[in-house]
Amino acid sequence: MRRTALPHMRFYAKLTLTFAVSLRTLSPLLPDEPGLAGFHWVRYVSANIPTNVRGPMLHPHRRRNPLTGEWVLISPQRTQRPWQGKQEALPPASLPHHDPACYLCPGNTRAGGAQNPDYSSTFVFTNDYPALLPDAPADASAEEQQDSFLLTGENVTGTSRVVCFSPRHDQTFADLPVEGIRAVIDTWATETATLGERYRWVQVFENKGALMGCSNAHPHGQIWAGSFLPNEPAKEDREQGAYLREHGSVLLLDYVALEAGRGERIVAMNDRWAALVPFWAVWPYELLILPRTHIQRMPGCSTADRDALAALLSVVLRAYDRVFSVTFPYTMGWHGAPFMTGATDHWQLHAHIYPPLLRSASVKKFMVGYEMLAEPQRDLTAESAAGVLRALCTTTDH
Ligand code: H2U
Ligand code: ZN
Repeated sequence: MRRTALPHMRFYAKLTLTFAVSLRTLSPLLPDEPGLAGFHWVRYVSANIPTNVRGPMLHPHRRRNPLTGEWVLISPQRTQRPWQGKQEALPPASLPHHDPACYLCPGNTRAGGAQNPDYSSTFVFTNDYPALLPDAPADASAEEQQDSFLLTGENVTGTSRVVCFSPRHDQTFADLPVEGIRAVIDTWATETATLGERYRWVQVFENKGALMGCSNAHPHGQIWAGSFLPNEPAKEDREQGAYLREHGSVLLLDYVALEAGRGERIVAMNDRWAALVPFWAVWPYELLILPRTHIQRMPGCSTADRDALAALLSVVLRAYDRVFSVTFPYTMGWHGAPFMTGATDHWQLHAHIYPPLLRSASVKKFMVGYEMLAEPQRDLTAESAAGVLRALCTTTDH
């Protein structure tokens, strides 16, 4: 951040002050937030603004994601721009408890011909159309690899599992009672431990909603396990490792302590877990779910950790559904230490939740243009999004 401190900052401060005053009178999405203490050049700008105008940064800036080393461009001054985005049809409001045509409901036959048991809690099966296969031919592409550095490939093995969260076709993960969410956490942990005996990376995730490409309303997630470390966890492995070497502490443990102290990006918290909009969030209402003690992987969560996590997830996922009065689409997934590798002390278990909705039940954020070609960009600040979600965690109306 220091490198961005410009000599003409005073000019920007005056400019943003004028803009801030007009924007604040217009926008319900910019709550009265504390300034971003600790964010170097912002403090400098704030010092030039009268004390009655405290607020988030209202000028373009970048923030760095310490987990990946990547940057995001923030343009808070655009929150009020006119929008003529696509209006999409909403999903149907009511679903049956059991759908005879659903391939995930208890007792039904799946596309591949297998029959689901009459399950009463969670149910896991190997995907009938898996992206990864346990017995890929060894070295099939070795010949192609020899010729050129420009044509590098590698063979991989793995498996894909489908996790039905509950027998009820009509209840989303957020709708489940806390005990239902707790049962899913146990299933995630068991599957992770089992698959970790054979595969290096176990990716637990849920794609929720048609907007995210989910093909079935029945509450379910997936687990893909593979012999390789994929791109995203590879970045996190590198950055968390470098942080431990440089600071002698765990990156995400330091981060959760910092955010718990500040409060401005915290959405919900209990004594074991925090849900927060990360400083470097890309998606409008992105969340990071963090344990407040050092836990490397889901199976390492104690009974009390799992209870507390279920309670926290229930609160924040229900808050999501209140943002636009619609069942909130998202991709949620867990990152924990890789298996079958060297020391993993630098790893801290965490979940990312990436929801696409931006300004209504049907208007989503697109990652296109500048974002595909240069870097991600957002308008709404992480602090504003956290304020909105925090307020919705304490209301009870649905
Ligand atoms: P999504 O709706 O999130 O795509 O997940 C559904 C998964 O279920 C999908 O990966 C699998 C699809 O391959 N599936 C089966 O394994 N068996 C079936 O009978 C249908 C769908
Ligand atoms: Zn179903």
